[in-house]
Amino acid sequence: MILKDKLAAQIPKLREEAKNIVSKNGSAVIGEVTVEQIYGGMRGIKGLMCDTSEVGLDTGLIIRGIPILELTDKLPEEIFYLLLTGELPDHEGLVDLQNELKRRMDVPFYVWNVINGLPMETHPMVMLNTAVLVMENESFFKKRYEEGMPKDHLWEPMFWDALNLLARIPVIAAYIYRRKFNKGPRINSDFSLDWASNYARLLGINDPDGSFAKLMKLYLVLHSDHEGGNVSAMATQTVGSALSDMYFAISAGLNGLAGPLHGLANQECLRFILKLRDDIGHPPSDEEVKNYAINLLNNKKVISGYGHAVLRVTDPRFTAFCDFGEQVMKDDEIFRIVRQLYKVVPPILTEQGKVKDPWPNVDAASGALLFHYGMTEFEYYTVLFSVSRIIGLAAQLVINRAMMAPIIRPKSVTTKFVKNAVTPKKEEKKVAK
Ligand code: CMX
Repeated sequence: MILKDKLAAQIPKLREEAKNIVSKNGSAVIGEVTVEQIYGGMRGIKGLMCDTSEVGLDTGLIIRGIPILELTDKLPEEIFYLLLTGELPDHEGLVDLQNELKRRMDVPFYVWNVINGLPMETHPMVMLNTAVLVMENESFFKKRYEEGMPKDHLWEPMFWDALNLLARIPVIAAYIYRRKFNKGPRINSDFSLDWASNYARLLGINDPDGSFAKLMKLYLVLHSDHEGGNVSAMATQTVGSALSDMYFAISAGLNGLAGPLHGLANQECLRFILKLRDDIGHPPSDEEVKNYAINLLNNKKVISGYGHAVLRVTDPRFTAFCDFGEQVMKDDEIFRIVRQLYKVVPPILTEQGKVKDPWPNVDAASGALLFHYGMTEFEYYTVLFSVSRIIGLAAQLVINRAMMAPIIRPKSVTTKFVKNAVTPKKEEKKVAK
């Protein structure tokens, strides 16, 4: 397979490069850790390797050196290829990857039984993650590891696990949508379609002009990766570093994505916009939106879709979604509120003074676009996010296995340790007595 061969050709050089960097500069210091960072979620500590993408404070997401806004016309499969190899595929490479994915789309029958056995009120993220976890039995990595495959080859079964999971995840995710929200029976795949368009078809959303399929392509590209330090990526890579297989590791990441400060924020964000509309009771003026936001902050609530742990500018993914909205649904009532919030919220958050990033993140616009197409079940939005993010999580896992990355094991400290570290003299005196 073209992608796998390309990767196989790159790996020896990458290993050599990493080995040289460490042997020549192993003890070089590239950062420091402050007490504030220990108490503050390790924010900004440089301690993880991730070459698939980077997130600059003032640039947003850059995938393998290419800003995300330059990749909005690409297919998610192309992004997977790019994340893994650092290059976009040519036509042949893309078709080869798409054919591999199509060959692997059959979902094991027991997955349907497991999903059907869950209570209807189960959150769609639990359905998705349960489906991912039960497929662990399918893992090539697990089998090869148990057979004693040498460490330097373990990336290969990891790669095949990634392809299987990527091929099946839209089929499973679409079924969850249809079952959970009573949309009718499962729809069969159309093998002539690309990965995202097929997912759009399987969801069964009415799409006479094909623009929902376009939105799906954009959505699945924009959410695909966000470097290595976010909750889902770090959880995935930490679990993967214990040589847990792809299914265990991705499942861990999806649990993190289900948190309201991370992936679940997209459902919260649309809920917030709908509540704003209902509370105000008519198409709001800018002034009304502003007062509503101020009132929320006065009541110690967060404004969903605003702020970011790393970014300090408008998230370019928000910009990409807004551009799409401007073209396709300029006069949509909910999209209009998204634009109004963008006008009024950043100055309010800036004035309040405590938020480090007053700008919108990706979640501030995505839900409004989905809502426009009748996908009003916002509980499902994090599943969409997951389908996309699995692209990046899987690519990172394959690369980390290829690089024979060691088990992740940072050091924790006690309160006593911190107190001693910040008051060494006092402590020394005590010891001297
Ligand atoms: N509205 C109100 N207050 C906010 C805020 C917002 N949108 N964003 C941050 N703050 C507050 C924080 O709660 C914190 O308050 P306290 O000091 O009282 O605890 C203070 O501002 C400082 O926070 P920060 O350093 O600017 O932000 P963090 O790095 O701690 O958190 C994030 C980042 C995203 C969790 C936070 O901005 C937030 O809760 N935003 C709303 C939820 C959201 O949109 N999440 C989606 C993130 C995208 C993703 O990861 O998928």
